[in-house]
Amino acid sequence: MLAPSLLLLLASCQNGEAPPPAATSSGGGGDLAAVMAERGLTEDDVLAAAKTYAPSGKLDDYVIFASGGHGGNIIVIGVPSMRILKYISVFGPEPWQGYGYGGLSDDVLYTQGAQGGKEISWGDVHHPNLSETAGDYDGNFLFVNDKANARVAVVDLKDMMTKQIVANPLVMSDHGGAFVTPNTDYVVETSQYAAPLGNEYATIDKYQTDYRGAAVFWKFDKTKGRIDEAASWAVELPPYAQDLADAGKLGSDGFVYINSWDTEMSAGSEGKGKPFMESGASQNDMDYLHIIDWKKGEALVAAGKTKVIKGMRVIPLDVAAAEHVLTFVGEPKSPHGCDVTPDGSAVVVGGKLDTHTTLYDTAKMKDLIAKGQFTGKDPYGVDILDFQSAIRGQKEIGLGPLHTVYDDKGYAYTSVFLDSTVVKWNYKNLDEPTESLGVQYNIGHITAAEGDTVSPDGHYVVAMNKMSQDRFTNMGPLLPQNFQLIDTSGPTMKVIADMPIGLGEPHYAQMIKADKLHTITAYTPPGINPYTDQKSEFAVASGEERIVRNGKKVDVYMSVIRSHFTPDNIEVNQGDEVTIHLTSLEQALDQTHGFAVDMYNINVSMEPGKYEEITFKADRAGVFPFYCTEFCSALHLEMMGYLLVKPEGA
Ligand code: RUQ
Ligand code: CUA
Repeated sequence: MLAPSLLLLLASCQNGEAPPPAATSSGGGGDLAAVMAERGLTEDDVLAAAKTYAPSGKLDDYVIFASGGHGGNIIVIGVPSMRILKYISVFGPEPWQGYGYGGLSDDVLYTQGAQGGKEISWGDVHHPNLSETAGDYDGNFLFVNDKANARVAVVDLKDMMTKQIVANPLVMSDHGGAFVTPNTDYVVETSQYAAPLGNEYATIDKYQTDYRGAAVFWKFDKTKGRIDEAASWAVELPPYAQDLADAGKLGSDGFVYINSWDTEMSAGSEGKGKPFMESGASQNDMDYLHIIDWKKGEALVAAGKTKVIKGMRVIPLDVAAAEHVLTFVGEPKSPHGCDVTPDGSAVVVGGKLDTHTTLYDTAKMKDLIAKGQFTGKDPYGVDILDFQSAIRGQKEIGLGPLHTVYDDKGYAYTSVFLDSTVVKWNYKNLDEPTESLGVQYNIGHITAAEGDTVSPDGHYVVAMNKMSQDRFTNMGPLLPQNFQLIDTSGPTMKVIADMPIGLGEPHYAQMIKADKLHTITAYTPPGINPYTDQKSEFAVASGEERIVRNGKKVDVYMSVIRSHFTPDNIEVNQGDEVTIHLTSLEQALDQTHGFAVDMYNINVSMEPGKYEEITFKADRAGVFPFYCTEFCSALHLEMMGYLLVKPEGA
């Protein structure tokens, strides 16, 4: 028999709607009480299940875009069900999406994504950021950085495809990125490990004179939906190991804030018995929060006060310092997170080796800079604000506070790595006691519903835990991460779901209301090239399919529709250069096909209406079946054809 309190609980979680019928049997065998007893579930467990369970066909309220870490991709997750909805491949090839296997995506991944002329097929995705209009997610684009190879990618949310990768010509690694300014005028990418700008060479003993960091302001063209590299610019920074960054909003719009953690300018042991970076960079009590006035920077760039490095306009460090495009304020020991509050009035910085978060007052800092009130200069001539005059206060949080997100009621939620807790605190009233919730285990990043906007939604926070230890069936020594969904709607926080992430090491994530996404179901009319958003001049309608030979160049104009390719026999000579232009004639929802050529490492996905283009040299002679890789119909197996490559001299 079901306990009356449980019935009440189940009824109360219906949000005021009528309670479900009193029947306790699901018809699938066993009643609720028996199942609870058999599986050892408490009433709390059942309540958590009721809050997160999605019966077949029930859609989620929110969507998370989580970084896939060194998996190089994005993981899309529904909330509250915590179901994986999709992977979006970004910096590495991925066969299901046909990304990086001979089609048009090769240009994005291997050509645009080439760094210093080197093709790179992986990335370390850290911080996805959704595009914003007036400081609110608009559901149009997603930007992610690659810490390993200093790149930024643009993902179009209408088809959830990576459309552009820009390679940073100045620095070798980034971390503070990709953060957008409140109207997505810029996508900001800031360096992590210092090196000579533009991939020059300098010995390690020239660290202080020749090594530098940089903040790159990638100009985003909202009409084209692409970064405009020629209109982008950068600010040269000292070699202080810049870290996380965030853009100001509302009253602090026009500023970008960046942490740093190596003002000691430790460059490691240098083979000379000096301390390793980990202790060398932890000597000073204070590092510097970098305050960048990007509107002023934009004006300096327009006035030509830049030097050009590898094609990018850079505001030199001395100019940035003199013009107060760059100003510093001290920040306690090894800072990490850097998160502007929804009202834009403060920046919260966590210290990895501190027990506090520090709230910097954005208005005070602006005022001090305007009045020219500084306490000193760093060795590069950058003015420094007085720490006490710049802050609103500090809050005792616990051991190792990292990142902070916000809700709609004035609360901040800080991830505390060493303590393995999420700490809730009132950023408007620092005297209010904190609430701490244990998470499993070692939380890194944290995300909240619409948490980076000017109007967070509250209700949900997700703890992105680095260690999962005893939470899941053992999968060998490489364990999954653990995302935990936290219900923040009640008087106390509660973990209501665990989700293993067995792919990469997710860093940051953002959570958007699902109804803000405007995804398409097909490319209309058929023949749209998703990289230009235009109908391709090479697209075909039914009846226009053909094979055109021009010397050793062969163009195949092929249509794709359930359940055949037209033409389905392609005869070429060994050594020919072959281009296959594919047009999906489908418009129906979910009617995706694939096109794979055996032994040629060719594989593309043909969503309804999509145009694809594959160019390759037919260097291997033989008979190669090609076929559809998506189980699209009852006659899917029959959806195939032959590529016949006639041997040279035959
Ligand atoms: S950083 S925890 Cu990029 Cu905090 Cu991952
Ligand atoms: Cu088309 Cu399977």
